[in-house]
Amino acid sequence: MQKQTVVITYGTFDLFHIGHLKILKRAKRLGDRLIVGISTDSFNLKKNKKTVIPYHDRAEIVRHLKFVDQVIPESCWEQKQKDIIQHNVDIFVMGHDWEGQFDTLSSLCKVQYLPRTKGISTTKIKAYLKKHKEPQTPSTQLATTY
Ligand code: C2G
Repeated sequence: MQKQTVVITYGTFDLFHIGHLKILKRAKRLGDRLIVGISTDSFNLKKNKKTVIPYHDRAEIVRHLKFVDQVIPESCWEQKQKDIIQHNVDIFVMGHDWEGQFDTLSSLCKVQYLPRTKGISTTKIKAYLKKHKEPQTPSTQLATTY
C-alpha cells in the first residue's frame, strides 16, 4: 500500500474566517491527510496574540472540518521538527505571510507557502467589531457557556 501523503500546518485560527478555510482546503489538496496544529492560549501570549476564542473552541471548530484529519496543540515554536518526524509529514504548509520563516524544515519535508486570502483577517474582524460596538448588555456578551 502506497504511503499516504501527510500535510501539516499551524495557526491560531481565532474568529475562524474564509481565509483560514481556504488555506486549510488548499493544504489538504496537496496530500491525503491534513494535520493542523492549533496555537494554545499560552503560546499565543508568547506570540503577543490575544485571542477572542479560547483554544478548546478554536480546536473544536477546525477538528470538525471534514477535510481536517487531525488537530494537535501548538504550544511552542520548536515543536514543528518533532511533529514532522512523529507524524511522518511530507509537506509543511503556511500562508505566504510566513514566507521563508520555516525554510529550515526543508531538511525534514517539503516546505510550501501558499497565498493568503486578501481582504480578511482576524485583526480586521476585531477592528470592525470595535468600530460598530453595541452598548454592552447581557445578551451581547460573547457566549462562553453552552
Ligand atoms: N491566512 C490566510 N489568509 C488570511 C488569513 C490567514 O491564508 N486572510 C493563513 C495564514 O497565512 C496562516 C493560517 O491562515 O497560514 C493561520 O493564520 P493565523 O491564525 O493568523 O496563524 P498565525 O497566528 O499566523 O500562527 O507556528 C505558526 C503560527 O502558529 C502561525
